[in-house]
Amino acid sequence: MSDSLFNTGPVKDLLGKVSGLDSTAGNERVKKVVQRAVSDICRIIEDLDVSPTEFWTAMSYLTQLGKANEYGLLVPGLGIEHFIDLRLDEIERKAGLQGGTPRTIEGPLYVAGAPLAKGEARLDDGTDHGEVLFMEGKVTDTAGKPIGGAIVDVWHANSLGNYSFFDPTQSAYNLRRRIETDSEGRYRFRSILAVGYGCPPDGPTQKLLNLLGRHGKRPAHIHFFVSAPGYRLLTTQINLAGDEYLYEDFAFATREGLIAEAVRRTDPQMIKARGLDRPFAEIKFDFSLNKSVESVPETVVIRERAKAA
Ligand code: MBD
Ligand code: FE
Repeated sequence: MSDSLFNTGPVKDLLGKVSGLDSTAGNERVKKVVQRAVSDICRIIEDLDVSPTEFWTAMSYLTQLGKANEYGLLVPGLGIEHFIDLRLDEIERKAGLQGGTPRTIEGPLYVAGAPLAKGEARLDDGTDHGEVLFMEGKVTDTAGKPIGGAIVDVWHANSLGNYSFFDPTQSAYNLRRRIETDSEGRYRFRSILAVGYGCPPDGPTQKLLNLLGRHGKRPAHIHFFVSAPGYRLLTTQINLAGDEYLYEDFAFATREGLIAEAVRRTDPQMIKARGLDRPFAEIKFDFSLNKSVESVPETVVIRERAKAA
């Protein structure tokens, strides 16, 4: 592009000054990222001939996104949270780490500080008439050795696809628990089957998805942070087999190795043994953790998260 304004001396000067490159004050890392970000924005404006009206429409959009607290929703919707997972996978692969349960995105709906239980827990408060679910499994290292005292921090949506805290009609920490594995690495819980999530239909995330000709749906899924001293924190989810959005997840979180089957139990004997009067679902799923290694940064992510009062 011979007539590119971007490549002229004055614009290079401008971008240098904008990012504080002519001064020793400030933060080097921030300068580097801002210079690149502002440069790329200017390039987009020139290359795509973005009009001032289009540009300010985008600024107004970002303002709406912040006001609606939907950055955490748009980021997975644009595949960026999954891209970050792919990078972490690559870094681990290069360091020779392999064999653990695959990671997948945290998403925006975690709430810290859920009640802690030993070995087993009931996650639902009894008010949701969704299908009863029993889930159980083990936490092991990559060689299959059980890890006792691991924490399985689990959260999922109710039978309407809504998460407690963000849905004020649910009780505090409904469908959220931390479960400590027993000496054989086992955890188990009773809950109700989650159904898939849909972006708020009138929110800014869905507004952009509409302009992209996309839906904002997720398959039914259950989130987990699995942690134990000396092991790399695992952030993951299981996605339920058979869901119509299993391979159409707007957040790109479904991965091979993370698809679980909820097996429906209709046998009267089994129903009775569980103290129930209707069919229920069972999921078995084991988690395998990689050991912490000095050569690879830890997987703990510091980000703003909700904390129930
Ligand atoms: C969810 O429940 C979720 O897990 C993600 C990633 C985005 C929106 C809602
Ligand atoms: Fe979710």
